[in-house]
Amino acid sequence: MKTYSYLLDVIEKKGAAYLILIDPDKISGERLSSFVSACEKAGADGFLIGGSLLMGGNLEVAIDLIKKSCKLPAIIFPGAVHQLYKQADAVLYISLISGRNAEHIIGKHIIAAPIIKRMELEAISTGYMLIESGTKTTAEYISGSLPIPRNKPEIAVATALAGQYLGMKFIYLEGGSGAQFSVPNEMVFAVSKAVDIPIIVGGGIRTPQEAREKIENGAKIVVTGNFFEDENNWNLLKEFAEAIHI
Ligand code: 1GP
Repeated sequence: MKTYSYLLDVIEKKGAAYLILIDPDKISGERLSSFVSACEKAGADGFLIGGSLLMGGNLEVAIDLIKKSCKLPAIIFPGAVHQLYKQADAVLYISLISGRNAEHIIGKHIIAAPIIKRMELEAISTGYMLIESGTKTTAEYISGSLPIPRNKPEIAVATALAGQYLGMKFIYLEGGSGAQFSVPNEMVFAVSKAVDIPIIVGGGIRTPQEAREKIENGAKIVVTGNFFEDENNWNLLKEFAEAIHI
């Protein structure tokens, strides 16, 4: 089954899907291998791999290791055109529709398209929206774009609708990795009420309760990253998965 259909299937069967973001700069080798097995055992539904800025971590090695250590899909979450790899199950083909920087809306995509075609990667068109989250995030700084103000759900609704009408398959409401505050529940609610495509929410989610609130407000996929970089938190993986699956 292709990854997009797999995710829709998970959403239908479990009410929502739980994806875990792997930053190859932060985890590798044995530790990565045990982490992904623990995620699979706890009930996670897949992995996003990538980041706005990769310093030294190797995306290809991380994906190979994930594929070797578990059966869950490895989906590239590209911060740049060079973050593409044939062995991945899919790539979130993200267009930064909350920004006004053409390079991140369509420019990089043109460079990446022939590479994706050659690699025969499944591209999942995703409207990516940065939401103000307290402090400046790496995604915001690197993309050089203004996030949508937290108290302006109507801007988020109009932007997400535009993404849907442009034919995108998912809308990703992103607080940014390590965000001080996650995307406001009111905004998740307003956007998921307005659009028909599944909403992904990530950035700054640090408790199962917070993850659950996003689901209760209409999110269909929740992403966590930073929180599990601390091995002491791994025992909470199951609690997160259970909070997300209805
Ligand atoms: C970032 O939404 C993801 O793109 C995850 O964010 O690392 O803050 O959980 P965190």
